[in-house]
Amino acid sequence: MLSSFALLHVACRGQIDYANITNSPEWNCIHTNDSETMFPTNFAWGAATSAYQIEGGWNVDDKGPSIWDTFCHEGGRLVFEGQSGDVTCNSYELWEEDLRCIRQLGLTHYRLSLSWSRLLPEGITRHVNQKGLRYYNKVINDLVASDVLPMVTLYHFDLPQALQDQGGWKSPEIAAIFDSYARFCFESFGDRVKLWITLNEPYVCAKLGHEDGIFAPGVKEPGMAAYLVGHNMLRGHARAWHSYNVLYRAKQGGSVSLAINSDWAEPLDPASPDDTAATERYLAFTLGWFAWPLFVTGDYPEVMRSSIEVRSKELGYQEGSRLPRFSKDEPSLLGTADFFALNYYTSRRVKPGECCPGVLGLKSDQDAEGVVDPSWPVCGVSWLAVVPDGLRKLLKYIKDTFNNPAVYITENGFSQVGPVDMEDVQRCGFYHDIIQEIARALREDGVDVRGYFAWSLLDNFEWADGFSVRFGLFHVDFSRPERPRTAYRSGREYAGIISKYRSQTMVNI
Ligand code: PNW
Repeated sequence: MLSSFALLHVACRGQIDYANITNSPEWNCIHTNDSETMFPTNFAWGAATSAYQIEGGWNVDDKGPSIWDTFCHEGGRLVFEGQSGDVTCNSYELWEEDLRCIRQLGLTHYRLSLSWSRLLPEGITRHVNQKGLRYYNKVINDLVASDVLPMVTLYHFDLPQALQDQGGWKSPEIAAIFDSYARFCFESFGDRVKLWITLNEPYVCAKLGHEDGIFAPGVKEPGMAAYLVGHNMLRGHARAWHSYNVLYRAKQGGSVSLAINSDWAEPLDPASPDDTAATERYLAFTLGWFAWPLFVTGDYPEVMRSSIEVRSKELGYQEGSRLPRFSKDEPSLLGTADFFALNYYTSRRVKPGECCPGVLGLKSDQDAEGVVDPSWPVCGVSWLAVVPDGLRKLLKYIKDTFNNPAVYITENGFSQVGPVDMEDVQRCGFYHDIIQEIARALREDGVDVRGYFAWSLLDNFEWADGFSVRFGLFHVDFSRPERPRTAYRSGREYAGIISKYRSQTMVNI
């Protein structure tokens, strides 16, 4: 085992008290060298973006509109200051600037998403936008020529509006339509792309898009639509995975998965059986919702089904009418992930929910309330409590629960709000800590972590928060037409971390 790893002596910081440094610009990245860190020789060092968040060019060259175009233009100002991704980083025109950033960081991998409605303006393969195809071919070719491996997400929240007009993810037909889009992408790019993510964060699409209505398409149907959307997303994913498996795997040799977001969760009071049971429900309704069907049973977690059934009975719904059942006549879900793709941002301590019985909604079904431990600093956005060791615990949980899968951390990051701070020392500290936690997961817990993708390469359009929240390793000046990119201090430090680990790795092969 050890021989396949490189031994690294790295800068290791002890526990950081982020809470005390929040307003301290003097605070600096302090490194001690009391730890040996190992990474597998071919560990993926990456950064991630998504199409709608960076590309702009929303209506150029035959691109069709997506639900995010509609949501921003007509969503009744649900987005911060009425902003939109119309131009954002303008990566559609400035891709070569992004490539420069990628090379500057020394990334081995870059995760991007394809805009479905840029490739297929109406969402279906009858009409292909050749200029969109040319754009992504150039991106992928440039990456490969720069020795950077692309990880490509087919769907990152931006459904073609033409498909939304036919019911979107609530419609059962969407699964087959997604499959034909996926096949088109495998056929077009699969000779060069070996890592595929079908769907990004189905939980967020379902919950924020169809329960809370705060993300596109802005549907608010609590306790109903989210389960249907999640179900159809899983059906679409399974079809696409089976298509790859049957039609492309032998000749292209890639891997396909689904990116699942989850907090780490632990009981508020570890001695309380109620808090422990609530924690189980909390994880079942986030991670479990999408991971159980793929990795454990081919169906939703039992506790998720039973919780929904209890509420359904109270409310007079028939069995199975809110959380659908998978049909035996369709391709099975079980085994349709070649690796575990995890988006991790934060952690919660959990107690039973305060939401009363008799209320229709996901929160009421879940009956679990996540709270932020007062010792955890919150960075930028209110939901993002910074808990690096939560990632290690979640990785161990994934190893134990899902039979030790290969894991890519496909997103993780630290946000900044308010005045731009190019010397973002807190984010530097965060990246050092999180990478230490991954090293511990590898070395001490034996988790098969294959790679890490920082969110995000660039400051970009942060959905409902617009440009007010910045996750980039590179700052983007949105006030200037050239959208200049400048490395934050955290970008330079991440480049330093990568180069140190990669060079150690090469020496020790
Ligand atoms: C992820 N929440 O989404 C997405 O994959 C990215 O596109 C996004 O920029 C990133 O996280 C940072 O937010 C999330 O409200 C969006 O809990 C919202 C939430 C979580 C994740």
